[in-house]
Amino acid sequence: MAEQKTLLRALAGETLATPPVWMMRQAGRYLPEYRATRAQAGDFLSLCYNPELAAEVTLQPIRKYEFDASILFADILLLPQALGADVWFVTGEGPRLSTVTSMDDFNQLKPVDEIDAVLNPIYETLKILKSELPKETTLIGFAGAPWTVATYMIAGRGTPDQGPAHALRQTDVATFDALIDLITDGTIAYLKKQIEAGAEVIKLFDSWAGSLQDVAFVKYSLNPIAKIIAALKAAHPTVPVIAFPREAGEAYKGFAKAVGADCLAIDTKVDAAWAVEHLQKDSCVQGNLDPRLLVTGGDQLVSETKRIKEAFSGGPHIFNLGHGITPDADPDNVHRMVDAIRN
Ligand code: 1CP
Repeated sequence: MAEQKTLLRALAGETLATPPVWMMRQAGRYLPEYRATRAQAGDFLSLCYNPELAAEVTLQPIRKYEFDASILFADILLLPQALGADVWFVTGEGPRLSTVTSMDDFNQLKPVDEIDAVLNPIYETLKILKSELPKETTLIGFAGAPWTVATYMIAGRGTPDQGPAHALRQTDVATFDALIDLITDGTIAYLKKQIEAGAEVIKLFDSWAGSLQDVAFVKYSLNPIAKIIAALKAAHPTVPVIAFPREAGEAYKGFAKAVGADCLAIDTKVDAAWAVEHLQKDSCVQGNLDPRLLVTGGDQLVSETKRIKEAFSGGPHIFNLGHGITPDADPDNVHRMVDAIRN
């Protein structure tokens, strides 16, 4: 029965003696087998759109570490591409996109009912994974939250302070709000299809939520996420959702309830004792090991892993990092982390 899967048990609110574990970016450049498959695909986007190879890199960390969950191999920038933006990756630098900075640019984008022409291979990847994953492993689908996706569509790249997106929301609210609404509706359609293709849990990444404050945080991080979750729950009431408003700080408080999420993922800056007191009473909590410890390893990796496991042991918890594992991490350190959790 699906309910026997450890990740689904934690998401349903159960306190487990050994928390389920997986890692953000668990399929990634720190793994030699990932680098080999990526070279075979040619480049990053070709890998994302090749269902056989995308399923292969999704499975690699599951075979190696027996994680409790696997996350679809894709990227949050595939939805902008499906909505008509040009997207490409510059090696060693990161993503580049055509920009949306006016109503004219916005009007060039495609309607939501056309996104599947681009995204169909992603649903194929999920179907392959559904049949190939071990029966105890939960399959997670995902998307970027609208604010975070908008920051890339407006700036055309990653930015340290999301300056261009803040400028647009202050100077051209009509264009900015239209873009947020389009991404929100596109995300709902995309995630419904992911669930129909086999995703058992959905995660929403609001990686840049921390640069929004007060009214703007509510309007552009919390409200769109709440709208997406409400639409998903209306269609698929039993599929749990994990929300990750990264670096939201005090605004993490009450967030899970306000958006209707089953689990709140927390970054490395959140104090564990504070999170137990203010967040774990409302929902399952996921996080918050510093990914740098998987580079440095040693006793500190083991003691920090045990400290986090212990801190959250009184309630529902999914062990994970506070952000993605980095390319310079040592794959053996991941074994050390998993052993420290399970033994
Ligand atoms: O060179 C490579 O092989 C590409 C590195 C890479 C990988 C492995 C990118 C480029 N994306 C991914 C996969 C990815 N991205 C996953 C797959 C599943 C897994 O976790 O194993 C997921 C969930 C994401 C999500 C994602 N992409 C986020 C949200 C999470 C986060 O890291 O904050 C963001 C912001 C992106 C955009 C993106 N894609 C890739 C990069 C380097 C970036 C960040 C760009 C920037 O801000 O400069």
